[in-house]
Amino acid sequence: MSKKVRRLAANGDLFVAGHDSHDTKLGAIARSAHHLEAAPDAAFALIGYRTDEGVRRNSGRPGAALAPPEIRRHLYKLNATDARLGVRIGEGRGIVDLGDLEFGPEAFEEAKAELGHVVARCLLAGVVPIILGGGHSTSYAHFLGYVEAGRNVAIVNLDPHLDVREATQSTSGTPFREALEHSSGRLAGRYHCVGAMAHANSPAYVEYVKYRGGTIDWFEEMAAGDPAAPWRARLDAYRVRDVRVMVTLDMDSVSSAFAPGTSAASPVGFTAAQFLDAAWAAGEAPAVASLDICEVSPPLDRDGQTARLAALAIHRFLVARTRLLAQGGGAA
Ligand SMILES: [Mn+2]
Repeated sequence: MSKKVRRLAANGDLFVAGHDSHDTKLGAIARSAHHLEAAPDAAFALIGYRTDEGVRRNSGRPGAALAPPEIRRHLYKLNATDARLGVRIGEGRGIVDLGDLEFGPEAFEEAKAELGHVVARCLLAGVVPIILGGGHSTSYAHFLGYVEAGRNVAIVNLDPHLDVREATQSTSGTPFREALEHSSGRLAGRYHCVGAMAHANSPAYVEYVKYRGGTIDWFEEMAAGDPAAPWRARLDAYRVRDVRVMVTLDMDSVSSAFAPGTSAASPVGFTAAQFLDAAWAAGEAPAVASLDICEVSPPLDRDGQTARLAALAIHRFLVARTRLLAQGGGAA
């Protein structure tokens, strides 16, 4: 690993059993490790990506670099078992926590390759990587993992913004253009943005996405502003074995009433419950091979509300995917 990109282990205090033996928290079943090889049986791998340089370059409000440890802190306090369904997350295979990638603006490009390496190793090992962003530039680094692993991929993005800006430099507004234009052709136009807002995108970029073969499901056309139907349809469109789906959840897609701590907060958007449903659906969709959550900004948050919502979404994903694995499904 480059000296400019450091790997910080997650805070060890999070991985402890609680005082009540009848109440096991997620932190007690997660294991901290530097390499995936240290936990060969893991079903899930957590990796944080501490950057908001892309947000800064895109004139957004910085702070997302501080999100991974905040989301993790809330996540590990949640229960290891879904009490309603009786599903124990990981079902004996567990979660490995690979810590966070930390780097300065000078290593913005190098760090993408580093995250790509981690994601690729997970994909090749049949482990589902869960990436804690970071601004939305995280998703391009996430995509690079599929390139390195030699896997064809579709991107399903819950986001009010298309994030396909044409720019002289990589920002949080460019990741999906970078992926669409990557020389590997691994994405091949399979870009699906769900929840795009009419006032927040330029017609030129709408045309661009369509020209490339992608799709847009508009927020304004969703019944009661609920993304469930188009979201599930996009996730389930890839039943073929040679295309895996990477899901990215932009916290900006949630109304600021529920998620005030984001880089581009908006009073209109999905409810917290709709956001959690989207995470659940991603866990349930067999073609989905990885997940990221981006744009949580702790300095702009209110009492940890947004970081906690991100943690709950990951928990929903973990439960749904564990249940799918128990039934013999899930991307490999
Ligand atoms: Mn975005």
